[in-house]
Amino acid sequence: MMRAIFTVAAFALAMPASAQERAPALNQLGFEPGDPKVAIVAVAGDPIAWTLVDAGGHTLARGKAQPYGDDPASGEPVQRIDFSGFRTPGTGYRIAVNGRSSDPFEIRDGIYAPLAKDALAFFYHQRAGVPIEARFVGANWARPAGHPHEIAKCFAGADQRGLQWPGCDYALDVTGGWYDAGDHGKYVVNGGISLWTFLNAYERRPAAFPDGSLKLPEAGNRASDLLDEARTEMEFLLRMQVPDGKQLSVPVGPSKPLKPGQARWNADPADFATINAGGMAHQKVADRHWTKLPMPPQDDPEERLLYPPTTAATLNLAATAAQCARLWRGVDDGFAARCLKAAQRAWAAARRNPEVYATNSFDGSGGYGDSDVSDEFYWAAAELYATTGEGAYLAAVRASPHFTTEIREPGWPSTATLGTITLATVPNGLPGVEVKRLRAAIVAAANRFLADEAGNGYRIPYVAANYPWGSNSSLLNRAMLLGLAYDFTRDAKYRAGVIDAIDYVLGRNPIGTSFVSGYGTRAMQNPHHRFWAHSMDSKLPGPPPGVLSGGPNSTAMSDDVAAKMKGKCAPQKCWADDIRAYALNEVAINWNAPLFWVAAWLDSRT
Ligand code: 9MR
Ligand code: 9MR
Repeated sequence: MMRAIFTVAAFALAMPASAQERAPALNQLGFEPGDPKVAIVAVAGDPIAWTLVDAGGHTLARGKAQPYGDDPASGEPVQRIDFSGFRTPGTGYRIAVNGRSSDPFEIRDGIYAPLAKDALAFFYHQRAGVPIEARFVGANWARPAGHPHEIAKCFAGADQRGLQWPGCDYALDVTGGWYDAGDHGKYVVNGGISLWTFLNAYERRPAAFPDGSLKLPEAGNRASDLLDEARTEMEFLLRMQVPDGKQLSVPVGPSKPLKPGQARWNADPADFATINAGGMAHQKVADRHWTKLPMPPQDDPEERLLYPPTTAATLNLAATAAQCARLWRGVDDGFAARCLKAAQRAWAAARRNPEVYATNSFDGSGGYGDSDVSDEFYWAAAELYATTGEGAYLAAVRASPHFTTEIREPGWPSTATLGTITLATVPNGLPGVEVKRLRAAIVAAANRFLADEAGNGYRIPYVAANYPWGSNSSLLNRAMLLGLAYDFTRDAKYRAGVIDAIDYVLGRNPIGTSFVSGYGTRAMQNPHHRFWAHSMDSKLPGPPPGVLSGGPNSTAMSDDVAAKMKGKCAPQKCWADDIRAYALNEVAINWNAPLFWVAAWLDSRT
């Protein structure tokens, strides 16, 4: 067989010692033939020679790497190996440098299709209230329903700060939805961005996951499987809405001025006042106390409680229910109408109670506290406007500073970009020039992300002096914006940026590990998860394929494993594949959602 050698270069004579230590890191899944292909090797000095070898050890291509120099993100000098010119489909390829071979990889079209499906299947695994059935997930991952009849009352009494909560005179049936992460909390704030990401993927390509394409109990209902999974969460969010006419006593207004040394997230809340809470959404339903690991959801011994409504949760409901109202129209008109009513009620309730913030003061669940909800107001107004075309929502959009400010990657506390994406992509009443301006703002953000690739050795579209909790999701949310920039411009450089992001997540990183379970020779295995806790109890399974670790975190190294690494790791190396490491290696719905979005985007070459 003829084999083309597309680059010929002399081998370097010198062999720096560090090159002996680590093999080149690359996307352990592989590449589509036409995509850029890059490996990174941690080695100082002059350009180092590399070869591309096949499974039989034959050299198919060779070249010299490009030295990047010292890389602050990984804490090492690195060189970049570009073998994009090699396009021949095949399996078992490796990149070798000084006798050290990378993990094997594949080159073929459609390489991201299984990842998109598995990243989506994660959400079925996370379903609360229903059994996870062996016929869909296999016996290994099947489990009985967790919290199957979740009729929850409001938290009452003293919280961890000593604040006294009066509670409420009702209970809500909040069965269902997705567990947030490795814990069993169900949070409206984080549910919102996760659900939005799903529905946005559907809105971009409604035919991509037709009925029967996934293994779901809803197969055969003739609705998109993506919509079916999304509906699980939408129905739950609707259940979290406070009945009309309910008066509740909650802290109202901005938090008190910070005391010396007090962190912003820990600020003392405002004084309690009584509000008309009808139409608001409770922040979360969760355990009264943290449960230990492992803890399959059906064994959870804790009392489940509703935690006080917040403006942020209410606007998450308004935004996603507005999406629901336009996307289920024609699929299930009754459901669409129910969503629209809920969205309008939530919007009105948030306007009435614009400053009700989470207090981050309860045991047993995460805070998801956010003291700036101007972005949530903008997001909800944008979704409601796209759905209804009504002037009041347009006025709120126009009045918001988020309509014109620079775009950044979204996250659960910063949701403005979600509204802008909707206004820039969903047909709506905005004048064409304004839609163009919003698209240009997304492209400008994508350009900044591409410029960031020069600022780190592994060439990812992300630069930060410190990596935040869930950094992999920050990167993937940037990749989503790069994908949209490609959609708007068809410029290949944006697809290349998306590839740079997914390559990092799937192994092109200084740890040489794929952060997605089941994807790669050395993939994450021990997430912080109460059911996928094999390393603590051999009778329990590890993670199913397609689950994303939060990733390196050099800012809030609060768990025992992270605490020991603190101050000793470069940002990209502050990570461990350890079930105890909840600040580094938890999984979460708002992290798997952009993994899904990006994998589905990569699989939709148009
Ligand atoms: O297991 C919890 C994880 O899901 C959360 O993300 C994390 C941060 O809120 O907290 C974890 O729970 C720990 C708690 O915060 C402190 N005590 C030990 C808990 C279990 O590891
Ligand atoms: O993703 C959240 C991150 O931005 C916060 O810094 C962190 C600490 O408050 O909490 C993360 O969210 C966790 C949530 O509070 C509880 N479920 C697991 C989430 C992921 O770790």
